[in-house]
Amino acid sequence: PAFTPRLLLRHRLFSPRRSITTQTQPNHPLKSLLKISPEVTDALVANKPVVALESTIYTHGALGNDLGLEAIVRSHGAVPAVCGILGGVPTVGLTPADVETMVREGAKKASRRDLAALSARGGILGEKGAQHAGTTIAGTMVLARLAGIRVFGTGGLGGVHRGGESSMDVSADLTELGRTRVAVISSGCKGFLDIPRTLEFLETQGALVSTFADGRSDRVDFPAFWARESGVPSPHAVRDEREAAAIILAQEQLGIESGMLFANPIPEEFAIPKKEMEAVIETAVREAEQKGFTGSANTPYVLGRIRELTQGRSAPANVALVRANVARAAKIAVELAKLMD
Ligand code: PSU
Ligand code: MN
Repeated sequence: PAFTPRLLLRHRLFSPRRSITTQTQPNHPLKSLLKISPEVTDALVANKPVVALESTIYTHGALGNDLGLEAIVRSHGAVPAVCGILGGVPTVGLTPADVETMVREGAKKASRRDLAALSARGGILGEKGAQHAGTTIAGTMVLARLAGIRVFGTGGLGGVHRGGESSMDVSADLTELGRTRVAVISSGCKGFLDIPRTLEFLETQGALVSTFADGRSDRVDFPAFWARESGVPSPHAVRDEREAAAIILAQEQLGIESGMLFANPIPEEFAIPKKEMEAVIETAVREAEQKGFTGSANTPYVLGRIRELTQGRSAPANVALVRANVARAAKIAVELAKLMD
């Protein structure tokens, strides 16, 4: 049965219990374009905790694809939902075999602007052999929201690039946080970005930014990926996963459509001091510029180069922080399901 707009509105504003069918209209064509795995569908319908995961981290992240993220989500009692475009079909709930196929056969990088163009041949026209694409944080947020998933764990957010005030290279992750109500758990953003301007931009976008402070609630830095400190204070501090879940619920009940960024500082034992990374970052960013890696090719190039230049020292830290973020995301999703019960 179709919801009347009035009923839908009432339901959305006042009922924390919201089923998947109320997130997208029941007979909306997008529902058939987006493929949601049976496991994820069942979890959503039953209001069980679900955590969205991105696929650009596999296709363009230079970390390999055996990060064990799905197992981490499951070990905390939530259901993982890897998002991406498989053979031209936007999919929520990719299997490890799907991801392997994407990596082996080659995949594009899909942000918001790319989703429809990459979904038409496979998803609408039903052509075989359409391209695969890893979805970035922005692209994954769009698919997660469409599916009705509220929590998304990942590594590092895109941001305002150095010199972004003249190149205008500002990641679409930031505008997505301004318009799509999904909670993203990341370790802040990479030191090769301009962190003060990234936070300014997020403020303008109306995106909520809060950093896990573990007991401290006075002043906490917005973290800089490999480093726990950036020198820039976080607009808010969050105590624990239960409070994060309460914030997500408050945002929803206030009808604010913007996204939320929960920054989770890298575990202490893996952190690499800022000045150790600085020289490597300078080199990678300069080379990218000299070799003409601009636009969407910039981040993958810089990531790969940093990994080479640190001779693998940065990669274990990167893997550790992604895992810690995904564990946090799963705990938040579990707390959220409890609050909504
Ligand atoms: N930061 C990382 N690893 C990544 C990315 C960022 O540490 O894999 C990926 C994410 O998918 C992010 C994207 O959404 O890069 C940002 O790309 P761009 O700067 O082109 O928006
Ligand atoms: Mn960019």
